[in-house]
Amino acid sequence: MHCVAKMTKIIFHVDMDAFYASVEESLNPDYQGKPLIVGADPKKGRGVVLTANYEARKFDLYSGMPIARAYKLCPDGIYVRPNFSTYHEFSKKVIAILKKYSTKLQKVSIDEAYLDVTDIVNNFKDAEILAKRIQKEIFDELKITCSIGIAPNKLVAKIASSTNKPNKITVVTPENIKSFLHPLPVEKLHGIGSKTAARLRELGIETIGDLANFSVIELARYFGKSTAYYFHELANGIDYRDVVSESERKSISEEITFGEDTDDIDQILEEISAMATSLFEAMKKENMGFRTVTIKLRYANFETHTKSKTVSSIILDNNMLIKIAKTLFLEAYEKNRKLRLIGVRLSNFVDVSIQRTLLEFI
Ligand code: TTP
Ligand code: MG
Repeated sequence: MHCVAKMTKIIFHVDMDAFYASVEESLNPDYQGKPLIVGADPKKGRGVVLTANYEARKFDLYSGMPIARAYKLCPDGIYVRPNFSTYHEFSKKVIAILKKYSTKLQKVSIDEAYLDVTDIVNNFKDAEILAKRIQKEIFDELKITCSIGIAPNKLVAKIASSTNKPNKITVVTPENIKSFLHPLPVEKLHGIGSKTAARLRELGIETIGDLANFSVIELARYFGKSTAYYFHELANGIDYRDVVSESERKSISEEITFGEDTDDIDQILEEISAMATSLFEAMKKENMGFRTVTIKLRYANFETHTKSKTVSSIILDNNMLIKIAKTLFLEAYEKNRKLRLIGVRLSNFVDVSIQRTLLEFI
């Protein structure tokens, strides 16, 4: 028999719709159908919108908008403070559902993951049927919706999920990559932010199609050779990155942006503890140990610091991890300064499946 390796991958990008708000709606059905904003207290006036449900987005609200402005645009909305640990719980349940379909899963943030389903389905039509099934299972179990982008690579899958929301599936087959990407604004490409987009606009480049058709040699005169080639690849929807599961990764991390900048040490330490626990459980599931813990702090003025500790033997105990993370934080934190973001990262992985098995036998 003649075997031909499958050349085309089929990748899902699953992204929850208005995630924090959807979780709140799921737990409080009274909120459904009304504009809902998760973020800072509008009565206090400081802080930002973390997310707004799709009802609230009709009033032009978006993540990162100052809460005071949101309140002016949508005074009759329901405004709730974030419950990060609940969002982590939901996130874990979503990942558990996705893992049933493919272990080639890469969690990218609290509400999004890539899934490589190349070995599970035969073609893009079957992939769409699978995506519908996943959406249904998530909704039946958790009463929240997600959007799924299906494409031959991560780059296009992620753009696909974001162009069609909420509760949608967008399929981009290899033949359709160009017609799908070319009309979109260049900002849709990962790595092209508003500053780069402004520079590209000066060259008459507005859409991904404009970028794809622009001379690379000319582009190199403005951005340097390697960036020019990179942009060109992106614009043509080329991306060779694999979906990398937690056990294959070099580090895992979680971070949260507070709805309102805070210097409340108890609250911060509680969040650190919740993130550490969630990361520890993820590592345990993969039978992985780690030796390095890093804490990340971002102050209100965006100044960002990290502090790490590497221990000589693998950390196999969650309490030890929490203690290290909290100590690192207290060492790094300048008292009374308001924090915008806090994060925990684990790295220096060690496969402990053998050790664990041995421990169970002793
Ligand atoms: P996103 O997936 O970017 O947004 P979303 O899920 O709320 O809405 P969409 O339907 O467009 O995907 O982010 C996931 C969660 O992360 C979001 O619910 C709240 C949080 N978040 C912040 O805390 N700050 C931010 O600036 C953004 C963008 C998100
Ligand atoms: Mg989302």
